[in-house]
Amino acid sequence: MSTTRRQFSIAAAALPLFAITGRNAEAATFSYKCATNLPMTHPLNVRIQEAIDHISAQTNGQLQIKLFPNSVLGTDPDMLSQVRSGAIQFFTLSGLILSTLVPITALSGVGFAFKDYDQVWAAMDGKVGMVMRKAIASRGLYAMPRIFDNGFRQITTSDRAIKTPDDLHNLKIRVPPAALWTSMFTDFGSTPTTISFNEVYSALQTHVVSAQENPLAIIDTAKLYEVQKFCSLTNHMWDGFWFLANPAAFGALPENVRNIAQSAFDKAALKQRPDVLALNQTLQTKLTKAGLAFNTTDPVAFRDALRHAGFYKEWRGKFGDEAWTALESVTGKLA
Ligand code: X2X
Repeated sequence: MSTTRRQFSIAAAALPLFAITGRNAEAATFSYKCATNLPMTHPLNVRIQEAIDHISAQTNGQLQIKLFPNSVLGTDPDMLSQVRSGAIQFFTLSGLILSTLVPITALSGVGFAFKDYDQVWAAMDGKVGMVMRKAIASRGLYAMPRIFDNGFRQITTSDRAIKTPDDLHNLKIRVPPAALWTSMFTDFGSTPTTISFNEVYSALQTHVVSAQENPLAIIDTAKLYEVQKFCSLTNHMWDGFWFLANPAAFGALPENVRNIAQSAFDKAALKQRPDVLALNQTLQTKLTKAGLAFNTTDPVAFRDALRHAGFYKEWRGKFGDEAWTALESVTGKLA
């Protein structure tokens, strides 16, 4: 799908002057920054770096992008501010954390909504994703069509296996900075604490919190297994990373360069998804050897606990019937 100038009329109110004439833009070279919050070894960064190299080659060096992984440019809220201002031009961000600016993007994180990846991609590459991308554009950012995978999230702790919802009572658990995360674990009777991802390892190591929740690929690449003892396979939420662009910066690129970049980043996302799936299917053996004690759980008991706490009713009210119905068209009835 080509990215036409009209598409940017939504998100980029005023394109820089040279972009309008087009003549200067064809000759200009562009040095852009891309930020992520994950270690360089995570498939998100591996595939983005591949795309960056491809873009440089395909544009004969006209678009050079430097990757800043691992939150080196700040916390997620810091980097969201930076991509909004144009201080950086690209940033990958969880839809739940993005929901502080674009509330609807938390819809994909509703607890136990997606049962498998067929449902995830039917939603995110379908109507739910389209509605979210339009909402993101209306708030002054551009999201590439294909969302990257973070994965189904699991709970790790330093002091207990989570086998039933009761095991979550009074659990001091770290959650990312987003209302839905806090809401879910509060409804489980836990004590959620918002901590930016770049501080999670130290917060666990110093026992500021005793638990966190993330997909296995992150538990591995961020070495969280070094400071945790138990890993309970709850699959309590799916999460992804939107590849966000500052509209003015992206719109300032010549159209052919823009199309090469968007195509490369979308292909990177489609390659990264099976990378994460493979990791999440194979990492349990590696992490068990590293000392994590694994257990499985019954999702029905956890969903019932959320339902009884009023979680689904509350969030249906926040998202509205249209969005909720769009989600349930993929997941089936949730509440
Ligand atoms: O902060 C987290 O836990 C992470 C890395 O999974 C997100 O970006 C949501």
